[in-house]
Amino acid sequence: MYHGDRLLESVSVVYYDYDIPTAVTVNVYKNMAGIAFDLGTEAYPSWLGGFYVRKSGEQEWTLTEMYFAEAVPAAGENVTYEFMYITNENINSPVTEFTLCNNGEFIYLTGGGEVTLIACSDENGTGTLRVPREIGGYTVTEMARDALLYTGYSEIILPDTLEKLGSNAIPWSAQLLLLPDSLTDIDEYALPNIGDTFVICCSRDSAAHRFITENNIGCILWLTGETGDINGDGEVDIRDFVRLKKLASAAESAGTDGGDLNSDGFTDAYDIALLRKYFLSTVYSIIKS
Ligand SMILES: [Ca+2]
Ligand SMILES: [Ca+2]
Repeated sequence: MYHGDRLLESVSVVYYDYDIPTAVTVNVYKNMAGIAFDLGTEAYPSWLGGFYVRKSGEQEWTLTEMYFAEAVPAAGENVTYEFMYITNENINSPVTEFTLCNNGEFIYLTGGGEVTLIACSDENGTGTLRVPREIGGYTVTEMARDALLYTGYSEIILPDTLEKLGSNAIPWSAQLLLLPDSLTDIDEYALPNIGDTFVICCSRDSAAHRFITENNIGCILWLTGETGDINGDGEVDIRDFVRLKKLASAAESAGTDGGDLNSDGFTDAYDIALLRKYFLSTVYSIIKS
């Protein structure tokens, strides 16, 4: 691993010698140049005769150094890398493979029936990004470290299949974010701490809700429940917006009327702006459709 490499996956390549597992770990990284791999060990284990790699379709295996790097495939291209090792006693490990794909929209890594979303193919995107439930026939369950970090999206909608969000996965350009109930593994640094202009929509008592409460990130808007539901009918909708405007214009509002979305002790124009952001968003049209 070199400076700037971001670890995406670690996979053990195991063979069994009289039921005793013998393994090397292969690490997969993303960096500015593209993709990189190495052995997850400081040095070749003494029993390891050689570590081999080839691109799918190649006949010959190449004995690798500890580390090698490749450019990310162009839009529409997929590259499958196969790995194996041979011990000093000439025992071949099983072949393990990763496929790095670029569908023109997303760059992602598949292996073992799972997909990890690594980056957007075009990192200059702005506006709304709706991450799909499926990419290339695989369910999207994981977003890698830095997945969207270099993009400029302001509204980000994560799918209800997503379970894991890596460090810095969400960019600092984010203004409104939908976190699904399926999300249970959130890196400590997954979300930017922009302040209370950052509207995060989630369900009450979801793992995402607990995470943003504990870390004091953004303004939380529960999709069902209390915050944002100013008239107390269990829904956050346009009637709450009308009610909020009335409350904010009342002279002695002190934030105890359910309208204090950013928890600053006042129901005022800031809260109206936060709720307006939600009503104008794609998140709102999805929730209400
Ligand atoms: Ca309501
Ligand atoms: Ca307020």
